[in-house]
Amino acid sequence: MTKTIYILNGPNLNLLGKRQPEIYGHDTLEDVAKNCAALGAEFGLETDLHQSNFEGGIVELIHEAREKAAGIIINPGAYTHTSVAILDALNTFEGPVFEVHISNVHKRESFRHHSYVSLRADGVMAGFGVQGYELALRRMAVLLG
Ligand code: CA2
Repeated sequence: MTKTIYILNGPNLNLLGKRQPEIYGHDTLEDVAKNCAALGAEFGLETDLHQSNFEGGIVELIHEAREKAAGIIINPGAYTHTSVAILDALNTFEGPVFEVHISNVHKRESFRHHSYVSLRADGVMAGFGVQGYELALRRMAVLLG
């Protein structure tokens, strides 16, 4: 059976490619979904990208992933730095979890240097632009292959 990877995105990432291109680039979340779907197909993986502006929405998507996904790639947006609820939800997921940040959070304000999600993530990509999602997906293919 084809394995599915959930690609989850937190608050404001629906604006990707539409605001602050100097930080987040010109690609939209739809571009990310298309690029990941094409790359996933090369590895026999299905990808399912979601975005929510709500903390509880992301928690519910992680619960859904428990039933439907073999792995999670997550950019929790600002909730990265604040959400114990998202960490707790990820701790209930059994497959690989990769954390992605489009910008290099370590080069930015100090409040972005701490991530609750990193306490669960099997790997972290930061500062590779939207390509970080594809790099995480490549690693997912190695782990699940
Ligand atoms: O670099 C990342 O991917 C972040 O997760 C993005 C979050 C930020 O709070 C994290 O510290 C780092 C912000 C997401 C906002 O996304 C936008 C995208 C385009 C235009 C405006 C906001």
